[in-house]
Amino acid sequence: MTAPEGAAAAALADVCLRLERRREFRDEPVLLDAAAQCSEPLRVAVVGDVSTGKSTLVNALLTAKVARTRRAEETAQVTWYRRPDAGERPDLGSGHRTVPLRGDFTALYTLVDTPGTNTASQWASSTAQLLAADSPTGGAATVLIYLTRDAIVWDHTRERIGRFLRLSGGRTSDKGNVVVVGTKGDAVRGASPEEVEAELAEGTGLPPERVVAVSQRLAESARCGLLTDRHLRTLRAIAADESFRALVSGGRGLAPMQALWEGGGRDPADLKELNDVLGPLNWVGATLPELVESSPTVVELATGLDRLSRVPQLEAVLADIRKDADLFTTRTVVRRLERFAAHCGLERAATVRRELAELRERPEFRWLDRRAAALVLEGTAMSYVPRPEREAAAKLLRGEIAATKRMRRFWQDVAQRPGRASKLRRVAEAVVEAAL
Ligand SMILES: Nc1nc2c(ncn2[C@@H]2O[C@H](COP(=O)(O)OP(=O)(O)OP(=O)(O)O)[C@@H](O)[C@H]2O)c(=O)[nH]1
Ligand SMILES: [Mg+2]
Repeated sequence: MTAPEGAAAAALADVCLRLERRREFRDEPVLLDAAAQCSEPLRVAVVGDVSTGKSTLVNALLTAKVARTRRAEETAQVTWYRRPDAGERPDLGSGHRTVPLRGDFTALYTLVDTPGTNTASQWASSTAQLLAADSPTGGAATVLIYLTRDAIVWDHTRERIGRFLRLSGGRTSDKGNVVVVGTKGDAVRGASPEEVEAELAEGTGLPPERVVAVSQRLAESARCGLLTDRHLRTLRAIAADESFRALVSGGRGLAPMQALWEGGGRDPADLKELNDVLGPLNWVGATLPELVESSPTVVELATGLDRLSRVPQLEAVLADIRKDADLFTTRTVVRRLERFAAHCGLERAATVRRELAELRERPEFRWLDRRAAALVLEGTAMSYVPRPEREAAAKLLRGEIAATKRMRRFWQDVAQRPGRASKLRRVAEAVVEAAL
């Protein structure tokens, strides 16, 4: 039993629109937006405290400097970057705006930049509502990229991620649609990207494969055409000077570098300009000689800096999430409709629930339950089950291989053994059902 990718979301979009055509639901923004969520590319929201580099990361992903970035609090509205042909979307109020944008990224994702969260300004409330169960826009995003600095996991970080998972989580709660990003890696002192990632995975309880440390400004500069020959010349001069390289690797900030630079009779504007575009060069420090060596022109420099930024790693994680876009979107929108039903009066609630109950019986939906179970088996959550068994079962659940007698016996045994965690039992039951 398999269903084509997107079939469940398409069926759910039909349900939303069918409901919206009824007199009692006419022009209901939640239904219209839920239908849009099912039909357009996967919705990914970038959320985090003020000045964690959200807009800079958005520019890097979109490969265009479309979002304004600044040291002080900057983004004032939830901004939806969508491909122009993604269809109508309802007006979500003055806290939101839409920017139509054609490009490789918007062909696959709708990207949502948001105002920073840890602020008293009213801007933050539009972001808070995206994570709030009692808001019409709660659950309007399907995937969360949560940004945090200096490998620190605050209580509010955990709390917001938990909220998002509750808005969008499935029965098996695999946490597959949340990515935690350690930001401004170039400004972190004395910790490698891998160490930052390990700390963030531990602190947030997310699977390690959903945690990435990046330096988004390197990627923004490299991808948005901000690098010039002057930057390359300055980098070459730094790389050629041993004491300068030591300062860069030491991550001591701009002032001592400036003194050394000017001491050599060089133009202070060169270094300032480099710093404006690339920031402190901590990440680049150790590899600077190789970087400039392999960069005869700005084009190669951009390629090298992009690799160092690790934003490509983040894109790989997003591509992995997209494989289960149908599951994540459907799960999030079903939850959204359930919450909508809970607040719209008995009669209207009964209509919504009836439609959802019918939908759940459809083969496209039964198939999604299996994919959810496969996702859990592919993650690290059940590492106490031997890996070959987990891998084979995940493939079976995804319809890629047929069941063997041995597999059936193994998972029947797991499902029936008393005292099993309910999550494991549910997954085991899904495997047994698929193996029949
Ligand atoms: N060192 C360093 N600075 C960065 C990086 N990314 C962004 N910044 C700087 O951090 C400041 C804030 O960046 P933004 O992208 O505007 O941050 P934001 O999270 O969108 O901020 P708000 O919209 O105000 O919440 C700017 O001065 C950026 O240049 C990075 O990777 N490294
Ligand atoms: Mg911003």
